[in-house]
Amino acid sequence: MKSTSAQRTEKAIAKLHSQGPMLNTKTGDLKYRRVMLTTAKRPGPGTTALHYGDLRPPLGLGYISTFLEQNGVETTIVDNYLDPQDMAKEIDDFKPDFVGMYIHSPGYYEALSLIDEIKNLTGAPLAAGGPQASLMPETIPEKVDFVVQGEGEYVMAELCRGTKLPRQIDNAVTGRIKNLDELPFPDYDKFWGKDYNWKLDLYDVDAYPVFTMHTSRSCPYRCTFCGVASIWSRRYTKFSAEGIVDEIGRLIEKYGCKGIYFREDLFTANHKRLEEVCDLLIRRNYNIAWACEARADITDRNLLEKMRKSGCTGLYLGVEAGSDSALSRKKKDLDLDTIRTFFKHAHDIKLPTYTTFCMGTPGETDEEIAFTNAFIDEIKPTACDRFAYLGLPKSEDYETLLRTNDYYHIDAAGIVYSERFYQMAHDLYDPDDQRLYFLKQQKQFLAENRGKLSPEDLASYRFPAMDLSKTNVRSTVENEFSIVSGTN
Ligand code: B12
Ligand code: SF4
Repeated sequence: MKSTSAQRTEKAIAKLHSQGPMLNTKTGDLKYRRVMLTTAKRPGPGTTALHYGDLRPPLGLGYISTFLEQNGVETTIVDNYLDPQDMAKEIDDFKPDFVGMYIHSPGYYEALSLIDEIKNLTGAPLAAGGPQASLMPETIPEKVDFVVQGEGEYVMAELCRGTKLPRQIDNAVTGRIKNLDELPFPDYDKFWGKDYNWKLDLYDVDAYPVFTMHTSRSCPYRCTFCGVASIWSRRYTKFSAEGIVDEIGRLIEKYGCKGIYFREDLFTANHKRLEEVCDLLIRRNYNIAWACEARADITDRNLLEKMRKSGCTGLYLGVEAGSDSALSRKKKDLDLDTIRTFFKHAHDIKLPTYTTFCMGTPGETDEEIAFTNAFIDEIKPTACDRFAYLGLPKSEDYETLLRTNDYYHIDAAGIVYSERFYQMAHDLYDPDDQRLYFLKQQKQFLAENRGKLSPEDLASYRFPAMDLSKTNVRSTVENEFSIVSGTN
């Protein structure tokens, strides 16, 4: 049974969506006109068990910003994740009357600090969105005025109009945006000229500048270690091929774009749209390099060749395991033979592949992990990364760890550390890796303080950042993949 407040939320949002995409755009109707959108800074070195990924523009905030601007609201994006800014100065200069923050689970502790800082600097209402707000709204401090689950464009526009909405706004369940083509793509002027990664170095491509695009939301698959469906619901929505390629044309014209990185859950989920994008890129002779996230289920050689011809220079594939038993437990909906066929074609047509393997998920045996290592040698991806499975909210495996009590720690963000994870990380990562440094500090702290500190204090303890100048520990900002084979 849903609580009355949940029912009220659903009703309010259902009403909001039934109004359709046409908002009242007259600025006179706006209650808030100056919105600052921001991110928390990167966790300090040695304070997280995860790596950082490369620095791409925060497109979720880009979407919200552009949508708001189309509706008469002035916006600025302060990306502390890229580069920590002086928030007092930013707020003083821009004078926001509303602030919105993106929060994901790995950046939760830094987000708490930023929330305090913003609340001390301005009386403007503060809304939080992004994966942590969507998955674990109860972890967002009370002083945050609105906690937005799922897509933020319409909700932020309504908040700016002064529409009365409940503090926790759940549109992941009640109203996904059905047709993404009704949204404007993010305005790259907000990011251009800043120190983002404008390259495709992961695939050794020297195209520059490379723009990141996000052209679909959620994923129709159901991998047990992945929380994406819990963030968005499993409903997969997409921009049309025509809309995507038109946007690429604009990026070429305006910025001299030479490449696109489709950095989203699964760009290739819909093979029909994929083929249409390739056809349009070829027909319009755009001559750009592109890469995307994909599944090793593209066994149609003609489609792979068409992708290559249209400029595809790399695929990012979560292969995850090297035995049918592990693939099936992880609900990959893929088998070894399909993956073999895919890699045979990829090698034949010299299409570089970057593969990731998430190891040590609940139930995975040592034998299966040995098969995975052998399989990597067999399929010979261009580059490969092995990750120890960490329980990020709220995948199926995450729920299994909680249900079976199979963990030694759960932190304030809700991240679950299984015993298996600790060992796995030691097996997989370089001894000089910051992630291991963090795990050792964490184990030691827990051993010394369990029983002395309350569970809440144990969960919310923040580890001091390490002084990198005094160690050999490697940075986790770069990609840490290892080259397995040369495809090109
Ligand atoms: C691109 C990307 C990155 C880029 C981020 C670039 C950037 N600056 O944004 C990079 C490479 C840096 C990155 C790094 C990592 N990422 Co990442 N990443 C993504 C990815 C694929 C796409 C993000 C995106 O552009 N989404 C598109 C837009 C439209 O969505 P959005 O950003 O969520 O924003 C929408 C809503 O959330 C909401 N919203 C967002 N902010 C706000 C704010 C307000 C006020 C409101 C109202 C609404 C709102 O409205 C937006 C528009 O509708 C997501 C997958 C995903 N589905 O989101 C994973 C994802 C966010 N990443 C994830 C993870 C785990 C990581 C890493 C830890 C990598 C790793 N080792 O596994 C690191 C984190 C590093 C760290 N320690 O801090 C997880 C986070 C899970 C969680 N519980 O937080 C995700 C969800 C992937 C997954 N499979 O689970 N990532
Ligand atoms: S791991 Fe990839 S394919 Fe699997 S559910 Fe998540 S986004 Fe989809």
